[in-house]
Amino acid sequence: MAWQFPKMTRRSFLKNTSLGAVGATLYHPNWIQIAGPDKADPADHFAYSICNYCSSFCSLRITVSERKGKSRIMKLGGNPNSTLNGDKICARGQSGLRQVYSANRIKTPLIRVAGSKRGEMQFRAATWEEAWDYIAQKSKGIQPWEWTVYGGWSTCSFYVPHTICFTSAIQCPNLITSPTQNCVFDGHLGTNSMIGNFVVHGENIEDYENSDYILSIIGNACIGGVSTCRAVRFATAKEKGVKVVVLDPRASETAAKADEWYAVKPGTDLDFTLAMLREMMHHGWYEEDFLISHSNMPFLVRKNAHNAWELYLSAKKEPAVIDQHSGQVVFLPAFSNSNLQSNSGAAVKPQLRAPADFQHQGEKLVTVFDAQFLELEPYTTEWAAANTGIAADDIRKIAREFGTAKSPIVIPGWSGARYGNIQMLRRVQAMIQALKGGLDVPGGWIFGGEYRDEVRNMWAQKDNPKAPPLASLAGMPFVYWAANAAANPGSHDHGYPAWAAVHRDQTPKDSPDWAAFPFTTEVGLDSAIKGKLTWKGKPYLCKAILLNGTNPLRDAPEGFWEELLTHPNMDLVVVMDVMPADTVAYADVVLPELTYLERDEPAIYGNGVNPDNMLITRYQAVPPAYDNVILTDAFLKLTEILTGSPEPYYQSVENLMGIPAPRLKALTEENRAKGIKNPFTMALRQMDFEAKAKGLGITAQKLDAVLREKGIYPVAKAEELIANYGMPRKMALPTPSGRAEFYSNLYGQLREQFGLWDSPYFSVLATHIPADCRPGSKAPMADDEFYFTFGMVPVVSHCSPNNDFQPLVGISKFRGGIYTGLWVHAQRAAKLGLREGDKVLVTNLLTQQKAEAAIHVTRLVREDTVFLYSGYGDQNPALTHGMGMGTALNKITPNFIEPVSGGFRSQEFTVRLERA
Ligand SMILES: Nc1nc2c(c(=O)[nH]1)N[C@H]1C(S)=C(S)[C@@H](COP(=O)(O)OP(=O)(O)OC[C@H]3O[C@@H](n4cnc5c(=O)[nH]c(N)nc54)[C@H](O)[C@@H]3O)O[C@H]1N2
Ligand SMILES: Nc1nc2c(c(=O)[nH]1)N[C@H]1C(S)=C(S)[C@@H](COP(=O)(O)OP(=O)(O)OC[C@H]3O[C@@H](n4cnc5c(=O)[nH]c(N)nc54)[C@H](O)[C@@H]3O)O[C@H]1N2
Ligand code: SF4
Ligand SMILES: [Mo]
Repeated sequence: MAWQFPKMTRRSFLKNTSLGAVGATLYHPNWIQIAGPDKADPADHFAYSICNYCSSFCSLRITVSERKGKSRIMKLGGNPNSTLNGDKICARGQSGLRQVYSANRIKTPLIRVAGSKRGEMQFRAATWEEAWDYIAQKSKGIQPWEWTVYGGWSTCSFYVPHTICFTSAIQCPNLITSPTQNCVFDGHLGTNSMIGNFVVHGENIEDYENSDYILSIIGNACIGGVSTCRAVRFATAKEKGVKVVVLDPRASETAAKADEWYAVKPGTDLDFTLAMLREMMHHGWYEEDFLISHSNMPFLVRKNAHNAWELYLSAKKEPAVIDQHSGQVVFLPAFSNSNLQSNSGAAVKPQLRAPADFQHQGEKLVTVFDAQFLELEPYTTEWAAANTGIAADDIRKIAREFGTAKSPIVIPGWSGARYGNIQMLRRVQAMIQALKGGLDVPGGWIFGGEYRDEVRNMWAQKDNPKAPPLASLAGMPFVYWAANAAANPGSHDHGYPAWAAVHRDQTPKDSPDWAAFPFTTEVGLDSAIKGKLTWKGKPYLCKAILLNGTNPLRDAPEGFWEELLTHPNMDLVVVMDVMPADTVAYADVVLPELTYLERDEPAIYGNGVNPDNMLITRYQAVPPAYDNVILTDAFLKLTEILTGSPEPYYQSVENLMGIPAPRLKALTEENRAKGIKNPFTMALRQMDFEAKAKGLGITAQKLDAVLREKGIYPVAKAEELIANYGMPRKMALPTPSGRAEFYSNLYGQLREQFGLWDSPYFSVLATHIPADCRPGSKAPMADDEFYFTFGMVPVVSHCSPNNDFQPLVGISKFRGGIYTGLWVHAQRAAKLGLREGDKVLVTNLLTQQKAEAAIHVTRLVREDTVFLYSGYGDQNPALTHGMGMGTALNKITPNFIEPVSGGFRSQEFTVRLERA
């Protein structure tokens, strides 16, 4: 018999379970610990830095003790001078000093012992000369296009420009980054299509403090998961009485702090949001002025020869609207933040909806608003209720409350990579937010200070063809530039484009490993390694790889990377890391980087998602414990090894980042002569200090003095930035049209390029895409079959070796099955005769992948769903504390991708549980 999951309000939820107490302790103003003393001891001092444990980039104040001539880090805390996270940081952030002092840390370069196999973790300690020489010998004969460079999330956040400069210097067209396929890019391409962001992690933040209604859908990390810089804002909002509604199949940390928790059926959140969008449009719960003035909702569309909606454009590709005053069709500038002026400069007030049967020059036209409303016709609240398990009345209530709130926020969501429909889900969420005009206003989504500056700079340099791309592009225009550079055979002297583009063009579009926009993903890597690709009639192989700060052995579906890294065609595997992550075991040569607490960064950065514009950098807190390298110096050295000279790297840095090469070289040489370690990084740093100081009208010494004393250099407050440069009210968004794009030009362009007129994945408007966890089956689920879900555990980042740090191991063990077990509902567990801690074999019913797990019996998860925290299961024995704790998520997750950007569908299946 089909069962119905009872909807639970917080009240009935608290009545039925013991979570009341949990909720209360979790939501206490002090649940994030205040770290560090107010004043350093006389013999101690503070150093300032940026946390390196998650993409929240919290500002750090580090207490360093100086005793008997030795410096030691005593405590990591938040920087009270920073308006990002203030004096608060989370448990992971606090455990960071273990990276410096861990006995398991990689202390010297390592070279794989002759005769051993990759994966066996058989290394000998080597000197730097030996390590570089090893790479020089092994890379002989490997062509530039046969290299692939892979950067992890921190590379993606801080070192994108340098990573691109390096690949350009060695003429390698192939770059992978972990967050794209595994995380944000997948889901957020949907958000990006609306507002033009490239949400790595720093572009927008929700202004919880000024919001009266917060809706969270497939997300936990922003609040409970935890992102401290967002959680502190959320805590203030709670104190002010905000209403919080959470959709999650299990009671997450965020649900524990919510007013209402809806245990939605996994994979059906899109259905919920489509019904919500329909309700809001139907009842007029939107900001009409905003939609008319700053979105493409009033643009005219028609059905084209493929029976698909298409913008009605002038010969100059200008969009058309109906002017309210004249009732006539008027063309607007193709690119602008406003619709209130025609292409000839006349005042216009567009109509949001076209009159019935409107025709222009014999063509039937409607507005984007009309077309979207028509498309939403089938997605009623009753339809959504049947799919999601959330009652139609509740869906209507949430739509009404959200639609009529003053400053509602739907949390945009963070990682994607769960279902093929998550991109559309995130897109519809952005539409719901924009419908209320909640973009870049207090109480809505606000752009980060640094990102806003980058967009401003991009618009200022728009007509300058000589502007260095990495110093003048932001948001999606940067993505288009990088994707085009990779796919263009003309980008490099050798004429090879990226293997990702070759794979796409040599693979049938209906193949399960085809993606239209494989931007920095691994889609196609196995074809390249296994010799399945050709270019100009010759095999196109990948023979060497450099992995930096990433752990794909655990962070991507198991098996894929093991096979590729041990493939006979793979001649050289270089890994840069600080800890012996599982991936390190597969290296030929390991290059240890200095930890973030021991290094001065090559640049000054913006302060993450802080809506205020503040500058920040890392200062070395203690002298390096070992003679290790910093990424940028490693790139310079590798360029020298692979091209015979460091020159191409200097040139790339000049051409792409605009940093003058002659001075950079001279400073590097000066530093080297003085015996300064990482001389190139320090030269970059000095030049960045000079450039930033010049921009601020102060000296580099002054900038350094302020940063040393306060850890932060305030540039401008959010209010002032929003008032002058709010997007799109004052300044164009980085979308193709400059407006908020309800009709997506991004998907429209991909749809046309690949002729995918019928695919809902490429729809220009919001539409339904079912998550298909049980393809072809309509049979009821068996007693031992469940949907599978996962999430970030508050004490571990991804599946990174920080789960080896003793304080975090201690918390994980203390929490027991809650953290390291597989959550199974009590009734279902009883039916299967399972008890807390029992070992089960979990089988993915679509791929037959198997993993063992200990079960955690709970009522805080849907009856038809199991849940696993995703940060455990490391297998490298060199991680003596964390190894083997919990279950590795990636043993279960399949290598299924969606066809737009190749994002993983890591929950689109069901599992069977049986006693192990
Ligand atoms: N199993 C599992 N898979 C996941 C996730 C998960 O939670 N669990 N999360 C997904 C998401 S959202 C993302 S963004 C990706 C992230 O995937 P990755 O980018 O691979 O992130 P991590 O697992 O944190 O691995 C980072 C590696 O960098 C190393 N490292 C830390 N500091 C430094 C440093 O200063 N220098 C260098 N060179 N290395 C350093 C760490 O020791 C670690 O081995 O994973 C995705 N996949
Ligand atoms: N502690 C910690 N914090 C982190 C990270 C970390 O590794 N550890 N990594 C950082 C990074 S890079 C990222 S990308 C973010 C990720 O941050 P989020 O995207 O917020 O991811 P999770 O924290 O995994 O939260 C996902 C939530 O969605 C729920 N869920 C699963 N399936 C469904 C479904 O079908 N429908 C609904 N409605 N809910 C579902 C899960 O139960 C879980 O509570 O976290 C960042 N912060
Ligand atoms: S939320 Fe925690 S781990 Fe993430 S940056 Fe902040 S302190 Fe570091
Ligand atoms: Mo992520």
